[in-house]
Amino acid sequence: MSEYTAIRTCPLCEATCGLEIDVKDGVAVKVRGDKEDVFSKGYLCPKGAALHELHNDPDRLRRPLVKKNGEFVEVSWQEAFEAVEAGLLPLVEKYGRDAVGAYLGNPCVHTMAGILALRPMLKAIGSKNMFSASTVDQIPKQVSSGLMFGSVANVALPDIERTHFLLILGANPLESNGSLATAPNWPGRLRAIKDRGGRLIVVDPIKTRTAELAHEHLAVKPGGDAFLLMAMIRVLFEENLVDLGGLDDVLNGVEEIRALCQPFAPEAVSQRTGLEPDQIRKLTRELAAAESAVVYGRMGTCTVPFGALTSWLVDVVNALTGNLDKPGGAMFATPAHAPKKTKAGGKGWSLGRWKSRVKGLHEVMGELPVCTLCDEMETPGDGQIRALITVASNPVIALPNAARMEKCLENLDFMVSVDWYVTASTRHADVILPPTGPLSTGQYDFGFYGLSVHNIANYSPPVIPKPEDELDKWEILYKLAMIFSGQGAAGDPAAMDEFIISMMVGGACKREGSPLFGKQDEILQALSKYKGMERMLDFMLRTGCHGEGFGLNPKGLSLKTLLDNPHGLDLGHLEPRLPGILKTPSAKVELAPEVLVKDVERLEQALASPQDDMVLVGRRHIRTNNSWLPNIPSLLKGPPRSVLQVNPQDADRLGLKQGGMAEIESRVGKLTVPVEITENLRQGVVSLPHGWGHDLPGVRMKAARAYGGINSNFLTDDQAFDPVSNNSVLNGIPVEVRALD
Ligand SMILES: Nc1nc2c(c(=O)[nH]1)N[C@H]1C(S)=C(S)[C@@H](COP(=O)(O)OP(=O)(O)OC[C@H]3O[C@@H](n4cnc5c(=O)[nH]c(N)nc54)[C@H](O)[C@@H]3O)O[C@H]1N2
Ligand SMILES: Nc1nc2c(c(=O)[nH]1)N[C@H]1C(S)=C(S)[C@@H](COP(=O)(O)OP(=O)(O)OC[C@H]3O[C@@H](n4cnc5c(=O)[nH]c(N)nc54)[C@H](O)[C@@H]3O)O[C@H]1N2
Ligand code: SF4
Ligand SMILES: [Mo]
Repeated sequence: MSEYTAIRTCPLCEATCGLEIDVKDGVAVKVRGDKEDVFSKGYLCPKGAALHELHNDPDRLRRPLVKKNGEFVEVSWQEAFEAVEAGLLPLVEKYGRDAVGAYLGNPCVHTMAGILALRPMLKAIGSKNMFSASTVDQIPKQVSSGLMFGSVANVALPDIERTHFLLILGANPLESNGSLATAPNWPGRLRAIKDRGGRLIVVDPIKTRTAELAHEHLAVKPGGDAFLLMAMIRVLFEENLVDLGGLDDVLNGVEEIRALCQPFAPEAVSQRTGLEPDQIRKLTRELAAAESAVVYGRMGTCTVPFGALTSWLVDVVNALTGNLDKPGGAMFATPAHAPKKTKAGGKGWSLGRWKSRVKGLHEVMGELPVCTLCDEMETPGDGQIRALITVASNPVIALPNAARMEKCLENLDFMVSVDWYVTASTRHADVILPPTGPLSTGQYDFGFYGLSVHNIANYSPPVIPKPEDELDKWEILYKLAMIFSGQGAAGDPAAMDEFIISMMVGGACKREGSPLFGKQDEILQALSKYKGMERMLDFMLRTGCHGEGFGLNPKGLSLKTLLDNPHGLDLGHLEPRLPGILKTPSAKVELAPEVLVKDVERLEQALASPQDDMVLVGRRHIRTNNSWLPNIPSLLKGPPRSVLQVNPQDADRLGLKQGGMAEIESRVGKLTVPVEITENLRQGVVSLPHGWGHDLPGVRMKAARAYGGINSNFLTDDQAFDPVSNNSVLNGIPVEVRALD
């Protein structure tokens, strides 16, 4: 009998908890929190505790599937890649590269391959039809960060470890464990703010568990945050509470903001926010008076009609209260894999380098928005998407207007999915390519150490060796890249790996003045111990801000340092980084970027526009993760979750009964849903979680099928989006609700 315990960072959400995993005879049998983890210190949630169940799930695909006569058949990898080549290349030849679209899902950000190996594939495809879950999620924050700080990577994070005052808008970290603010154990960290005498205020239409923990809960109307923040800014100016915290020379545009906020007096926004003018004034004064304070916004501020504007105003309030780049305020991470930037200034960041074919929606961060993905699949003509590649994504369950999406996938000429399961979406695929399981691949959170509220570096090697007949995700993505670049289905991903690392190292060694100049061979030799993603990580760590620099800084970091420290490295609290990290042409923070300033007109017009009687918002639960864990029995325990929550007054008015059924209808769809009546919702708001609805013909997930649930995205509207970021509106959907007998 072989038994061992492995240490592994959890890949399931942004919190990056350390796990201790018992393995017996090659099978993971138990997961605990790693008490020695420098960041999570033993904390874990029910999802992390079930990671081995995901790895062991018999429904998780181990072999590629190819559809033959309408049925999936297990085939060899070679046959699967040949099927991809035979299905896709003729379409490219006949219709051009834009005929192939790609939709990349959320789990891509949670794997090393998703961060490093997708780009070569996308480059090889060469289509402008690239989409990702970013445009149903955080892209508004990246737009505002790009415009203000010159780079979409410069996202200001709430320093929750030191703050005296945390104002949370539209986030529920007690269920989600945080987003764009990586930190294990949000419950503990929020309680710690209270324990040290700090204040916690939550603005959310629902009295969530996070709101319950707070000193105060302000039940804002969905979509109200931009108005609230504008009013707070006006109060700051009006009451002379503006304090730039010594950043006067770094902040451009303060006077413009003073002018912009004028129409938004607390009285003027009261109707839109559902908050009393006095509540807004008191909140602003408290925030301004706190020793340190930070506003933090998430899904409820992004997936709304003013997503980019709201995300921007969050940082404006932080700047105007002297809390930008200050301990306890909004700060920037210093990820170990990135070089330290010390000289402010750069080319800046812009959007709109190209436009979508059908609706002319602008590009953001190299992608087009998912709100127009169906348009691009449905509308005939040059550049129509005829084939789709989905990578770790579930468009039918995750994207607005699910009924339309279903039809579009059915009508594709060809579909390839890189996924672990036959899901609501991948059942439409012609080929499914499953990467090896979550415990058989290494983990370093490229995506999240740059968003972490404490500087951390941690690498975990595979817990269970990858079975010989399985492929890592990077191998699959490189194979696809090779097919598109004409090297054929027989191409060896190891050759592509060699090519990419030599390009990467070569590029760095070509820059005159760089300490690496001319040392390409030596450096490739020094990296030769590792392959694939690990080799790239080693290179990035060594050349990163704490790196050993290939001998220049012998005490610095490399992959070996992380391997020697399986519980992670604590690289300290967030540090002030302005103006060094700024990449704006002015080398200053642009508090009033033109694109966003222009959108204020739309906000002003919306002050007077009519409001909907009843709107739908989503919600998350600690035992779910979007649609990717519905087949794990231990996570399905507890009361039914896919239910419509309604406020008691609304229930009375509509004749809805606890446990009864209701019909809910939006512009795009109609669903029948069980009702749960709860005081936690504000009147006029109903809530249905996303991520359910797996009981469809062909789905191969036994537990998920038995659980079923309702896909709330049959109600969300693909025509509702924020015109600046093009992010979909998923919260505040106008609906009608009727009782059913
Ligand atoms: N109504 C509504 N809709 C929403 C949201 C909402 O709040 N309300 N939230 C939105 C948000 S924030 C997001 S991020 C999106 C997510 O949208 P998507 O990313 O499209 O969907 P997921 O549900 O995350 O599905 C992920 C798929 O990837 C597979 N998978 C998981 N891990 C891996 C892996 O390592 N490799 C591979 N190859 N496959 C893997 C899973 O089996 C699953 O099929 O949903 C959005 N949709
Ligand atoms: N357990 C679990 N954890 C997860 C996920 C999951 O599905 N389950 N998904 C992961 C992903 S992909 C993401 S992006 C993150 C998201 O992380 P969070 O943003 O923390 O998660 P949500 O639960 O969507 O929180 C959004 C809150 O906004 C509120 N809200 C809705 N509309 C408005 C509004 O107009 N204004 C305000 N102020 N509030 C509003 C909702 O009621 C909800 O409480 O969570 C991640 N973690
Ligand atoms: S909070 Fe997130 S990272 Fe931590 S155990 Fe749960 S799912 Fe994993
Ligand atoms: Mo997300």
